Amino acid sequence: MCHYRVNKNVKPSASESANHKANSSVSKGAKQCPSQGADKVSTLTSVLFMLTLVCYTGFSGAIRADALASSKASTKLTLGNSNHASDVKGAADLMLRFDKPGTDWESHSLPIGNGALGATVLGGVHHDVIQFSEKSLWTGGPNSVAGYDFGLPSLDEKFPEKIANVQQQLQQKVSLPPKSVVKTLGREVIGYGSYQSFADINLTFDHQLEDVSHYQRSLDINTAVAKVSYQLAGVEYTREYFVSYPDQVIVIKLSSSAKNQLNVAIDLSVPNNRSLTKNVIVDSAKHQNKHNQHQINSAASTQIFGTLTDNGLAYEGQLHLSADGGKITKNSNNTLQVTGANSVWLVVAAATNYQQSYPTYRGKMPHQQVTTSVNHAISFNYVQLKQRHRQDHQRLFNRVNLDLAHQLPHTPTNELLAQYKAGTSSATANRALERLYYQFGRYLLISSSRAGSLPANLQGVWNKHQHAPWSADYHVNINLQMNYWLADMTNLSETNIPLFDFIEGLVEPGEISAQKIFGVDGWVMFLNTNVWGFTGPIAWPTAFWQPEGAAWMSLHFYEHYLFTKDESFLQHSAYPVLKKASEFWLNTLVFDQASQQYFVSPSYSPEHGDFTVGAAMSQQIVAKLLDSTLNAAKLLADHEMIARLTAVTTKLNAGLALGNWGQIKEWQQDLDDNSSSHRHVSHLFALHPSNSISPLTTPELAQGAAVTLNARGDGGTGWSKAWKINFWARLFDGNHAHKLLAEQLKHSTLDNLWDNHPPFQIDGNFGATAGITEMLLQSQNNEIHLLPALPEKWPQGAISGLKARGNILVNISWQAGKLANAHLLSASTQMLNVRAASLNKSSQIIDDNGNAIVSHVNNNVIRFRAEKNIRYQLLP
Ligand code: FUC
Repeated sequence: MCHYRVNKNVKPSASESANHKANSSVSKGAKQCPSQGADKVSTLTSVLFMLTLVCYTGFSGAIRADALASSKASTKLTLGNSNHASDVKGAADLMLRFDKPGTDWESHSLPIGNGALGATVLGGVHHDVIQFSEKSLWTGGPNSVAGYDFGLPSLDEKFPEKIANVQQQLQQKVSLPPKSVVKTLGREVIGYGSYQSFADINLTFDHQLEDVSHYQRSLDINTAVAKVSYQLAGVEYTREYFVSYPDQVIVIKLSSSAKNQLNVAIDLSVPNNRSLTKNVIVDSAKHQNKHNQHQINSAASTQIFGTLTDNGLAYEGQLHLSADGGKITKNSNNTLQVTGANSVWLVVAAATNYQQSYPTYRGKMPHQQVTTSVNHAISFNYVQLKQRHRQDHQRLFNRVNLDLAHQLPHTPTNELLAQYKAGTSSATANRALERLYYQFGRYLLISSSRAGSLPANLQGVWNKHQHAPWSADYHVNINLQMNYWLADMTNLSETNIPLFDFIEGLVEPGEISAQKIFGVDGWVMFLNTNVWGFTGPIAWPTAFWQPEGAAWMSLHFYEHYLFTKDESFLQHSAYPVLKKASEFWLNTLVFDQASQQYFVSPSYSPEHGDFTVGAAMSQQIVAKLLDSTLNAAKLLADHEMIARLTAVTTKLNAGLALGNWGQIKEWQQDLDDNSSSHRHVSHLFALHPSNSISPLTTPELAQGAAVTLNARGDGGTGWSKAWKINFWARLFDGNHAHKLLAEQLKHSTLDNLWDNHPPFQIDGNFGATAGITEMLLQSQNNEIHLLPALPEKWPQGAISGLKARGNILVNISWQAGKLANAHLLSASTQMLNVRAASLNKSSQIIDDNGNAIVSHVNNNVIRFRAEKNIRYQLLP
């Protein structure tokens, strides 16, 4: 297997071709695998092929036009047409807005980011502090002052014997309290570290809040640009902020409507847990911009660099300042001073010498990369940089449009949210907020997960703390998984790349973990991991034992294959990871003679109850893993693995049983407490994200899942509610799914629409966007299910550009709560089964010319042969 290393010194190509970008930014590190690099690119190529169709043939728009040309279609497609109107309207109403500067980082920040860099905009009038982070700036890990062991015990700690001992105790006593097991199997963590703030960009103006009028602060998620504006003494002042992925810089533009009015002091400051050298250089010579001969009067720069005290990780940041008009000087406190300028723009680049390669995790010093990024960025002018950023963002963001027959009032987002909570806003305003929240999830993923950096962590890419909550790490008993549920289905496949790089990079330490902890081959990880290859258990009694973490993460590779059908990805990226994860379980499952079944032991259902053998979640995850690996092994003709897997899967306890109050049992024994409202509902993994419980295929179990969910209630933390949206969607209960969405917005959402666990934790944003998608489209059981969980509150609407498994683009519109029409475009020739409640014998599939295609309808499912890249329309 090739581990793709994120080489922090290779920046994404300036080319706008994402294919090229993936090629250059997913670089090969210690282990060079050129052919596999090509394979990874080929995954993207096929994804991009589809995307190109959307972007350049205007799939959704073209379909609308075509449909209107057909007489049958024209009567049915009025919504398709209004959907077009919403495309236009969409640009204006995808806006978070506030009429005050932010005072609280967590609830007021407007987040902007490019995967590697995440900045937050509070927009203070006198002091504007733009705090930013860079994904790899972490304390802990190798060279940490506390020491670091990757979470791996030494052989002397005799972990395999300890596990055997716990297994034996479980055989005798059936269950063990977590506090006793943690004494045997828990390990104190040293040098785990935390994600860091990189620096603050401090802008100090000669303006005071009380003197200004018409203050506005906004984030346009359609263009990914934040903005502040206000008036003072008849002059309009404007600030714009964005973080460019193509050019790898934070960009800020300050302007005023009158000449020579801008006075601002500019500085970079860093937290106190690192060494700091600061160089401030003023260069007042005239500059010519090489791209358009744009002239700027003066320029200056601030360079900061040093190392983290904890682990010696080197960092460097550079700020480049250009002023049009006025002059730049240096203040006595070593800050830059702009006086009397017409406009000012700043470019900031930042990096570390982190490299994603076990065991040292160090690469090149960041100076060259940062210098190159700044020089490259300032070879463009502001308008060009903004244009390049906007194109890059919209290439991804605009693939999906959601219309809920909404109307976003020109009301500050915090007030809109307050009215939503109080029940005082109109239905159209409520839907506008829900739609904004939906697209905000996609915006956040684009902003926090791009090739060339680390995946989105518990806070995406935004963090201001030295000791972030849960270190802003990667928890894998739900959280990291939830971050990526939306990626393929909302047509953002490329955002998976950092996740796959990261997980591939964990396989090697995870194999050592499997050896040292269990004495077996394969790879394993537990509850949580950091950027330093941590794959061992921690010592938190009710959460530490989660060896299914690796299995669950490996399933993301298989899901990506199901969405894209990219066989090269399956062979070179997914299968090696799946196979080694399965290898671990083939070597550790325990065979019970009495039942003649395989079980996970010890096993623990997150994050409550006792240790037992075979908790439902453990069995369900392992079953799904082995089953998916078996499917992959069959496709790749790995006969040895097929035989080994088959021998076990046929005897593996599936973790799917009903208990005495009709619930899905969380444990093998009937221990479920029907008064528990615990936030983890992990024993419904089989319902979502897996697919072995469904009202269509296992109605009794689906009923059991509903009993379980009703008992747990509609509360929980942010991510818990988000998961429940997905669960209810999978149970085809749109109203209940919508209720959870409303609960999340009312009780687990901060003013800036960030998810509130509490504290701020981004998984709930991503999980909710995935859940809303599941309400409108599902594709998990070899069917494309249209509007499986449409709530009454959304009687009319349309969604375009979603992806179904099988690499199928889907547009859907509905009216009066019923499917109006759908459009499908498959990347390969295949039979499609399309389900919708309203389908009957008169439903039809027509091609672009309005000709009916041979199809068969049975029990609300229409089946037809879709030719590769041909657009079809379903008329219900
Ligand atoms: C899991 C959850 C917690 C929190 C943490 C980051 O352990 O149970 O609620 O989300 O991850």
